[in-house]
Amino acid sequence: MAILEDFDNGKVSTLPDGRTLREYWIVSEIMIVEVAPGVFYEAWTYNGRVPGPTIRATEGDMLRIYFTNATMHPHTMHFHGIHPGAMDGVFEPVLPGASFVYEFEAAPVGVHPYHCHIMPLASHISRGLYGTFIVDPKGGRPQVDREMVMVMSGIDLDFDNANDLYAVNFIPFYYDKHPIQIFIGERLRIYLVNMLEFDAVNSFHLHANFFDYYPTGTSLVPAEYTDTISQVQAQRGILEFSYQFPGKYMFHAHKTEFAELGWTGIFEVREKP
Ligand SMILES: [Cu+2]
Repeated sequence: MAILEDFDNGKVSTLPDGRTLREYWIVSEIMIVEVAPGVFYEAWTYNGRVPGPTIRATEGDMLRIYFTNATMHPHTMHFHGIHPGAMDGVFEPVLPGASFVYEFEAAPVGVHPYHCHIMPLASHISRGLYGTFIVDPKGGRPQVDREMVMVMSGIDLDFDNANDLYAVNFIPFYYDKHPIQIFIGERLRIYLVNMLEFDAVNSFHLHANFFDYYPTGTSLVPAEYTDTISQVQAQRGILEFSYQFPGKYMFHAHKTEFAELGWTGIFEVREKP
């Protein structure tokens, strides 16, 4: 639940040229996660969580990410965005026990994924090495009441390159068993990222409501007003909506198999006290 609204703005300081510098410390580490009652999975994580920290900055900020690999396999951090090739996290494997500093400017505005880029890529990603990178426009996006991050993914329990479970924010059925509590009229903004491995397409459907959709979040003008969107791996976007009526409302992949295997959640909407 904490991952939903946890944004890491980094350690903020000002560079001699007046620009903002944001520094982040990320460690890749192994973590055993109970993904279903009694079912334990060895996840590969950034900072002991899947998805990794939601790294947030404003367009034009300088980012410095101190990455240390505390696992037994080489890893990297490959950010989507615009930056020099040497900072792309592809050709410089960070060996077990080693460190690397990624330094680049936050661009472009939007919501982007980051993930490990070591081969075999499918296993490094599906094990849990991915997260969200938000670049806010200067001056920010229009004010909303709450912002949330949802990263869609799967879990391949038996390592046969097929998913056995599906989820948002890694734990199947979590928001179904623990509905997200919101109020009538509250404007929500969801940063939605698809990091699903092994299946070609994922989707998000909101019940009894419609949302404004901003693909990749690069524009402040919504591209669509809908209740269902699809994303291939690494596709992402921003959803904005509010509920008019009290009640329990499902959100889930509009792919029955994914929903039945864990990718489903509930918004519980109440009158504001
Ligand atoms: Cu890796």
